[in-house]
Amino acid sequence: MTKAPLRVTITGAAGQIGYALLPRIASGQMFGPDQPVILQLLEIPVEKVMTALNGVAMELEDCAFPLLQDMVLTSEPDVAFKDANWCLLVGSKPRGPGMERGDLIRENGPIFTGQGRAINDHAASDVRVAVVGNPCNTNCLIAMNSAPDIPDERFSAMTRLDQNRAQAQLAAKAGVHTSAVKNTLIWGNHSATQVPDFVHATINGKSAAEVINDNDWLTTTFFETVQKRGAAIIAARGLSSAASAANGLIDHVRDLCNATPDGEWRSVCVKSDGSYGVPEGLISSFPVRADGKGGWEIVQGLELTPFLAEKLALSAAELSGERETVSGLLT
Ligand code: NAX
Repeated sequence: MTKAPLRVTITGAAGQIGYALLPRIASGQMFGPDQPVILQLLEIPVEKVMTALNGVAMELEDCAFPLLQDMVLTSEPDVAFKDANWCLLVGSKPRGPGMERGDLIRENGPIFTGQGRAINDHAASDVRVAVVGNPCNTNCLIAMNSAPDIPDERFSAMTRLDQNRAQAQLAAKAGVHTSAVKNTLIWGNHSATQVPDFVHATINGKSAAEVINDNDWLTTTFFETVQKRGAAIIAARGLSSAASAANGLIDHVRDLCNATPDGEWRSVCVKSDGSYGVPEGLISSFPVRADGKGGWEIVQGLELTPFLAEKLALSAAELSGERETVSGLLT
């Protein structure tokens, strides 16, 4: 029997991540090869941008995807989030010249109060929300707080791209295929303070730290390469990560929809319950296991080395500072 279509809202759909993401959703890579989708595409009410969005929709049409049932193109959040089952909040303003991180947070915060409210009032009763637009952790916190009728556990933000980056770096150093590397993990904020964990990662089932056997490299080169990879892509490409970010989001949603294999976890930014010393209520990256039925839990009992614990405390302090900056937007 044909499944009912899922309504998937993507904000910032005319942006570069949107361009890399939409064909992958429409071809079944996010929700599976038998799951029809309706794409509800939100952009800003600027003629040039809406015309570009129309061009993206024309290309999707020209792909004649069997699973793509319909598209809605709009600049109205209430229309975009109507009956949505998944909301992928990608759109936000980029950091301009001379702008500090705090300015970016203040600029983008209000977008997420409005969208959170619109999701609360118009989305489907089973809606789930994934935030990519930066600063994604704190934007997620704002959207979650603006949607009081939706359970907090339906909100997440993305560090799956960072996890994938860490996995690739460990594989390259060990001279193995990425598939040999498991349980790479990001803790904390999706920012330059993020904490790529090399202690719990494995390579062919053995401790990655033991296989690589180079603590200096792990605590400096590996750590900083992952933390600063976004900036390195901008320096090389002149544009921020898009294909890999879209790929990270495909992985992120699949991670939350499907049961996590035994003995494994995935990096997901979710609401902290105080685990690992991260203050309660912050949206922080943790090791997460999903049950395949919509539920998930933070993996407990991992031991953090003093090095990782210190770095996580710094990242959590940054998240607390961000929460303070947007306190006026939190209801
Ligand atoms: P682009 O500037 O190419 O596209 C963003 C789009 O969002 C634009 O088309 C813009 O018109 C739209 N937009 C802005 N305000 C909006 C609003 N209120 N409602 C709907 N649409 C709105 O950026 P892109 O490269 O696609 O990146 C999008 C976001 O992802 C940025 O905030 C970026 O920093 C963030 N990223 C997050 C990553 C993560 O791992 N969490 C990694 C990649 C990326 O840097």
